[in-house]
Amino acid sequence: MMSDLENRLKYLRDTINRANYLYYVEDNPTLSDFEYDELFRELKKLEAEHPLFITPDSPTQRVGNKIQSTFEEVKHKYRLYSLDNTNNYEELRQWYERVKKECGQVDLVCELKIDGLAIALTYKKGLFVQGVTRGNGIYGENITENLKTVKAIPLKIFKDYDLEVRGEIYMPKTSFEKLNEENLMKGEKIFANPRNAASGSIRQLDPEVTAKRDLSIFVYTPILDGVENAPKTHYESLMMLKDLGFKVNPNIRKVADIEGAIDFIKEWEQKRFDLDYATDGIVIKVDSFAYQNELGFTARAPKWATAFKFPPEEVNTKLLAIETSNVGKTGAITPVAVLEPVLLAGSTVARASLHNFDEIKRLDVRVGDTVLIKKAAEIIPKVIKHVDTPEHDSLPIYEAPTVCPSCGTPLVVPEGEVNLYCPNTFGCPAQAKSRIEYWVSKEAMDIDFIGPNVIEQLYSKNMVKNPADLYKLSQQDFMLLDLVKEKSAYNMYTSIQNSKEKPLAKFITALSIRHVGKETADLLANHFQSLEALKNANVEEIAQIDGIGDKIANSIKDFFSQQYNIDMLENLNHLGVHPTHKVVVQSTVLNSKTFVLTGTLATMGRTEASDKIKQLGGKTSSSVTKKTDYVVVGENAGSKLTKAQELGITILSEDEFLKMLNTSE
Ligand code: 0OX
Repeated sequence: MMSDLENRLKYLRDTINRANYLYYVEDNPTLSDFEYDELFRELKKLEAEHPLFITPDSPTQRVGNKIQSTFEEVKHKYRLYSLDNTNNYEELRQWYERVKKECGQVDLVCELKIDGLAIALTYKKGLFVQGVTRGNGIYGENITENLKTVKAIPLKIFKDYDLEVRGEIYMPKTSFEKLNEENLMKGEKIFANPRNAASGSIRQLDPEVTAKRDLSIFVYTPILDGVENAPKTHYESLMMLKDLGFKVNPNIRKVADIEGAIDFIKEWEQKRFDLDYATDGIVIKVDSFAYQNELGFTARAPKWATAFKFPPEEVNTKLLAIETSNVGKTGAITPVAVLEPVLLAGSTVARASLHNFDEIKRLDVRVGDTVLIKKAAEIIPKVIKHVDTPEHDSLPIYEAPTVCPSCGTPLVVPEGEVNLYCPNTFGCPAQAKSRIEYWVSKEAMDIDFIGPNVIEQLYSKNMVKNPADLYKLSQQDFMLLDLVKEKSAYNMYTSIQNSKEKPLAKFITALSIRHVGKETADLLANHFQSLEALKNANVEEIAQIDGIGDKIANSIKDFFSQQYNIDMLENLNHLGVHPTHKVVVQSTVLNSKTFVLTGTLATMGRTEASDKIKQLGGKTSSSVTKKTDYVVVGENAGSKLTKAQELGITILSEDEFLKMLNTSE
């Protein structure tokens, strides 16, 4: 008979473990933080009073306090093989032909290849007893204490099996970014990617540090020796793992042949970027264990499995030069890395972003270095770090330029900023052209038919030196440009004339005031309602607006205090450029509601949809979390829809979304 105390302890352990399971494995929280903390506190108190009753599956045992000096080396009971891989479909087909020769046409299981750290977990009588890194596949490191802190790893499974399972430890992309942001602030180590962050976190000698990192796991293989009525196929074994309480990736599919697997690969090639964890390929496995045994292993890898590797999103290459000739619309000089061309995520890359000179200093990137470059969701690849090569130390430390590459004016670093700026605004040819290019862009005055080539000609022929000059041009003037005939001259002229009464927010955006983008321009237009009022406002009044601080306010005041700008605005006014302002009444319906858009909408683009949501007081986000209020689903919606369904978030069809917008306006 169990005493009341034992019963209570068991109840507390089970309730907390179940809450952990629902939260970390099923992504479906049931207890509030408050309820969880209350139960945890009570359990800790009772265990402190009665330490003999502490069991290995108690959630209090997750926070290890044993600091180690090194990790013990452990021989794996069963070897962890490697996985053959390819990056082309032909080799996949050849692999399947070899399988077919041995076993005939067989079912395959496709899984996402998680880009994390492979580990093996051992359970004895259903209890987690040991966790070891893959190491070289034969020996690994004992990281049991650290793995106990990973809440998605069950300390006790739902059956009292003796079992070994393999899986991949990973850090969610959002947690990785957050960790790097925090580490940057604290001057601590920045990780190059989520994989390194996961590996660095799980191999901490102090488990308390690991416990603070957001790590998770996907489990993909059980060793079934000693399991009664063991499943006969890989797919069933994954289902069994799930039923035992393990976190198994939901994006798996059984297919009838290699063409089915290729379809799965094609489907995930883009969709994988919507996931909050990094994947680097697709693993394809023969489903039947009998056929797996028949096929066996080569010296290093199973013949019954292979991987299709997506083109790398990260690769090393040589930094040939740092180009600084790019002067942006605000005068910011942006350094660009000139690289030895390499294949990255399916395309050849010869240039990458280095953000700013502070970043070059922080990364200690030197011309001649081998650098790691990365392509993530954004289109322009970026330099992540220099690789520690023997040459690095002998290369000269990079010195940032001191004068503008276009006009020779000494560069400045505004207080509290990291960018170098050319202060010569319209006096700097490169900056003037960037400002005019931005003026005509979609985001600003939305003037069609005037591209960089036309602007270059207008500038070099001294016809246009600033945006106001555009409005002085006649149709004939355009015909002085190379290759411009009557029709396009007419188009250019009309497009400029038609921009004279654009909304005030667009006009403010078009001015290229430092730190004033589209969103700030919206705030300013709504607050001041006219250019005159904005021009005459003092710093305090501007800084009072919600969402605008001192830095922006000072930059605005600075812009309106320069004689050149005052004259240009006067000219624009005389030339008939009169921005308009309609008062937008903020709806309360979408107020503070968070939307995630997924798939393709038939009636509008993503930017338009997201602009509309924002206009009505809502917010948009790129990933579905518990905080999401609505997920708007278009054609070919991917994993975000699944995630929304899992979390029970309200899903809106395009029609429902449009109705919501219409009733909110
Ligand atoms: C992964 C992953 C890795 C089984 C046979 C050799 C490799 N990174 O997601 N490995 C395997 O399978 C083993 N499956 C995976 N999903």
